[in-house]
Amino acid sequence: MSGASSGVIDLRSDTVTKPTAAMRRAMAEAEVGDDVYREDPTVRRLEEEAAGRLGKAAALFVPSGTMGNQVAIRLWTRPGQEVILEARSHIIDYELGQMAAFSGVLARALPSADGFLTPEAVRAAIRPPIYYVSKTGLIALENTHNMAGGTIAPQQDMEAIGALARERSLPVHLDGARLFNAAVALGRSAADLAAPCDSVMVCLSKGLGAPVGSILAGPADFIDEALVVRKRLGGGMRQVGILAAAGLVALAQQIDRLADDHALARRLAERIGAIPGVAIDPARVATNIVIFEVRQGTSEEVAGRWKQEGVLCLPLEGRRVRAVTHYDLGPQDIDAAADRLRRVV
Ligand code: TLP
Repeated sequence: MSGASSGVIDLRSDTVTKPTAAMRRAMAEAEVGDDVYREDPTVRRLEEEAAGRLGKAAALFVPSGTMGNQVAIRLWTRPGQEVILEARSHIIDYELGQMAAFSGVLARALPSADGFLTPEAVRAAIRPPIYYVSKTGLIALENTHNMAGGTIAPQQDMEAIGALARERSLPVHLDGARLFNAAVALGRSAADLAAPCDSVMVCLSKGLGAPVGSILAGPADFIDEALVVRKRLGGGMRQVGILAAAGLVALAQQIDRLADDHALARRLAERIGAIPGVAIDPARVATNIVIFEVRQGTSEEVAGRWKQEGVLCLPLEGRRVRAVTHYDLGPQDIDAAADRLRRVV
């Protein structure tokens, strides 16, 4: 456990996870080739495996979740169109305006309580088919929703939005960076959860622990074009089977254990929820992300003091603080983090 051994308890993100011993072995032994020529057999195996798990015809290995999302936006839209998204989506808040810079599209950002759009809200946001108003080009959803606190989308609403989109001939993209967390928490397959969406991006490098990489999956012709856009963005990689090998181990060995991360997150929420000066409803913690509010001071101040006690977190806007659980942590780290928070708030 790197958290315990280094003395620092790192709750900033599940992206801090280091590759497992099995991943490092698979990486050392990976059969590789030049993937720009599509000659890397390990990459091709990962793409096939991922497409199957996500229930899509084809998949592409991309260097990051951001690239996966942005390639999808580029392919589904035309410049000047609008993308309907939830207002705190990663695509809006953490992808540096790339949807505007690269695809020339505008965000139609809809606020929500828990990160999810209702079918009614989406229906109302689709622009009318009048030539002098901008057109809706895409609906982009996020599951689990990061900044709402790892919340899981109600599948019924996802399905209703998918049906609405088909009725209006609109594509739906799913930012499923942590879709496997939702799948494990619900006891359903990721393919089921992604079924209402035309394309889906999932990250291998978050709770699944691979060192690098994400998957973009969708229809075969979409993935053929995604290959071109990935290359255009500088994402054509060569003997990248070294990384894909870790991704294959992530899919084979790391999905079911996400349940442990969820249990740790609930434990953290319960313990910090008992601290006067901290506001959180532990019952809302469904996966591995814990977002709480401090009643005094700013999130930056609390993060600074918690850090002095050896705990790292992500300060958000105002008084909101994010802590994410992952496999480098155990229950003793969680209890220690909560005890130290009690000292600093
Ligand atoms: N999220 C990171 C930070 O960028 C905030 C984190 O620590 O949670 N979609 C979602 C929902 C994400 O949470 C992230 C990363 C991405 C996309 C982008 O993935 P990368 O970092 O691989 O580009």
